[in-house]
Amino acid sequence: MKELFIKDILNEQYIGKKITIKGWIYRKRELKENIFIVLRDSTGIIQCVAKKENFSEKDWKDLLDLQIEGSIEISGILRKEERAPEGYEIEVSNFKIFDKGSPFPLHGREEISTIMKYRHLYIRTRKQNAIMKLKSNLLKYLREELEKLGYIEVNPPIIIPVAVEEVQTLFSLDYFGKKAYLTQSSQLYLEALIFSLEKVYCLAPSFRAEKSRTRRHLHEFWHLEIEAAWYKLNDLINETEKYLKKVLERVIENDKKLLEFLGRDLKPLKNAIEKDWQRIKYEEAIEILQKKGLKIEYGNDLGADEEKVLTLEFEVPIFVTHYPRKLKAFYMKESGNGKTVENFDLLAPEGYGEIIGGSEREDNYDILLNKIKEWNLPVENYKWYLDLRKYGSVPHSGWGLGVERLLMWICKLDHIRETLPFPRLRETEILV
Ligand code: NSS
Repeated sequence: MKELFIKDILNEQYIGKKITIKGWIYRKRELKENIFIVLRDSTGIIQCVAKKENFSEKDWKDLLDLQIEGSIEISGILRKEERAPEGYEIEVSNFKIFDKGSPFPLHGREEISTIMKYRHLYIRTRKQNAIMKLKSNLLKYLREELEKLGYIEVNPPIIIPVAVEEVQTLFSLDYFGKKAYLTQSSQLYLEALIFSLEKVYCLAPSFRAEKSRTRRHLHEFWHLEIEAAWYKLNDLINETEKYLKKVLERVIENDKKLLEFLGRDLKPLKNAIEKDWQRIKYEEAIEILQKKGLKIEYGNDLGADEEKVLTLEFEVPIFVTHYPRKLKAFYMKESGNGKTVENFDLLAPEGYGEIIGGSEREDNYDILLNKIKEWNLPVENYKWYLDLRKYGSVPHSGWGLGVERLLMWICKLDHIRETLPFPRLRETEILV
């Protein structure tokens, strides 16, 4: 194991002391009688200098042979060195090589096809390291803030018999001779669970065989979903705004350094914490888009392009509510004399667009049954779901948040593939 990490030694306390640190070669250059090594570990980087006069010929050759990403334990005295990347340097007195490594295939300017091929190595980059740390923290805040609101974590199944969202995006599999699917959403199960626990959430992978190849679609993503008994649409929207503001506040408080490392301008995140979020009806969204010159009519869905235009109109996240019923899933509660549904999509600013889809659910047995038929879904498979409207039905609402979508905006990333170590995307075979 290892006792000291690089972040621990970058302080006055260790200056002049002999320390031992394990890690990988991040950079290496030879200068006359010195070898400069920048060592990296999970927590940071530190410069190390080895002077030829202190080593035997064999040891010196071993150091010269070390490749980028070779693994090593280095011991030496720590001192301040302004010219070093973090302001500190270790003067190497001994070392132990674990693996001298092989010529590393990634240098930092590769085409995306090469990066995807070497994904298992690419995740060692400092950018990926920062994103993965941020994601780990973000997941913690998302969970903890839900717990504070009284939500209970539950674990619905991943192998399921029916569609929740569009039938066309189901991944099917053979379940002992019967057709089953990978879940698109745990919503229907969460709905069943509110009758016992009232407020529930789950964090699980969801799967979508989307046809579209965009910078924001994955085939496998982490889905945070909540469901709450007695909540009407407005209760849900009000709570969601407060909840996500709290989550963003914690990101800014605790992860500022990681965001700065990624070059993220904090202003848009601060705006989202401090200002009221925008709430507009789908109908108004269409009017705004038409005024902007887009060819769109009432009844058309809002795609990535339309969402982008809308988000650039406002500095804060936008709740777009009350979509036409036909554009949305069968389970949403109708309003406006059956013209619209009680739903919202939450759009992240700066062109990012949808990060949450949520709604009040249809709680009336007959209306729901008719909608399942109208949507051409096999009624017998939804019998258990319909049962929930027979034994003490209550108003209830919930949403699903795409964790990678949220992280993508928080870090202002160009492509969603950066938010997962091993993204599942259509354009790349599953190599890793
Ligand atoms: O299809 S959603 O809009 N809504 C549902 O699945 C509901 N059944 C959730 C619920 O109410 N419990 O997906 C929810 C969110 C959406 O806003 C995105 O942020 C994310 O899930 N999502 C995706 N992220 C990445 N890649 C893909 N393909 C994807 N599809 C949805």
